[in-house]
Amino acid sequence: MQAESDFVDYVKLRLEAGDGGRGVVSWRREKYVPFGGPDGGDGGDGGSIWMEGDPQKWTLLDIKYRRVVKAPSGEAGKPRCQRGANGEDIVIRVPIGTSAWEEGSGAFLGEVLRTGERVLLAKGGKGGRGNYAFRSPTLRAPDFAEAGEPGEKKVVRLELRLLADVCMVGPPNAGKSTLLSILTRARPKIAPYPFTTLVPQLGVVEDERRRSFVLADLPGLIEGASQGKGLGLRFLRHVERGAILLYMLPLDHPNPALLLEKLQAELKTYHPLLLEKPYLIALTKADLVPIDERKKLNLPAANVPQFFISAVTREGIEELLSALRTAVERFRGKAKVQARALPS
Ligand SMILES: Nc1nc2c(ncn2[C@@H]2O[C@H](COP(=O)(O)OP(=O)(O)OP(=O)(O)O)[C@@H](O)[C@H]2O)c(=O)[nH]1
Ligand SMILES: [Mg+2]
Repeated sequence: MQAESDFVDYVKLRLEAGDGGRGVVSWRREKYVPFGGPDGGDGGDGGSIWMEGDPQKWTLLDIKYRRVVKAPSGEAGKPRCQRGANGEDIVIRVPIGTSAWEEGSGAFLGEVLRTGERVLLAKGGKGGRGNYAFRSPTLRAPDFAEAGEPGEKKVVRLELRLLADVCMVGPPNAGKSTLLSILTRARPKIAPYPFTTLVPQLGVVEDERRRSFVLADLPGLIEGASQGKGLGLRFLRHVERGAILLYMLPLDHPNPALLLEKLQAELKTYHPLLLEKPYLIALTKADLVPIDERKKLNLPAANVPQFFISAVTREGIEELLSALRTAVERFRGKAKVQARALPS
């Protein structure tokens, strides 16, 4: 899939919406009308800056290098009551799952969750009124006009939370990328050492009936991630919006139940609600443990759905897939954790 540096899920941008154009003071000049009345037109509105959900995007990379985004100002009004042209709006295309906050105040500006959905990031200033607008029976010759309002200027931070249906959470080397490559067309790097995957990878799992769901392969999580060990908790923000977690517990680990507890402890440090998400467990690399020896393993509590799977023998893959589909249908769109800013 994409190279590591292509994946950007956090950017800060300076936004300068357009100023409103000024209204003008002007007087009618007609041949046989010696004292023409006011005819100064209003200024146009300044352009606003929006973000819009684009399903073709999965990273904020191209925005990262823009740094400053400016919308044009409105034109000044003109004589003969003509309004100045509006400054055009600027639309920044972002991946679905992008949220925006204003720096400083921390105000939440909104989140795009659907294709084409727009969120206003910085509002253009309204155009000022020209002197024509101020005429009245008592004021027949107003000799003043309004300046345009300034457009909003602010720094915003955009954060992406991938909208995956299923997020794989596991230690490094658990076989997460391997499972992604079996179930989807994604071709993540797979290797027998930890931290092969450095940024989240997504794949779409499809079946003959063309029902599909999005599976996310997140970088491996180790004990102490909440203190910054390994890749830390940075990528857990993508779990926030996931409907279902799939814990990946490799059977070359001596104690899968304990491993699960450790993973859950790290998730909890990031956000306790992550533990309330529905989850399934895959006991991976099942080919390494013969069936009669599996009883000796310290497995997670029996009431949690768990599947022995193997990429080598394909054991359990179909069963896991069908359980995932059922769970996705049931829980999709019900993620409890709402968008919020990361501590900076
Ligand atoms: N025996 C066996 N090996 C497996 C299985 N699945 C994956 N592996 C191997 O385990 C190693 C790690 O696999 P990856 O899929 O890269 O693991 P990962 O969880 O993505 O690891 P990170 O990206 O480092 O977090 C690779 O050498 C795989 O070939 C399996 O079912 N059985
Ligand atoms: Mg990997």
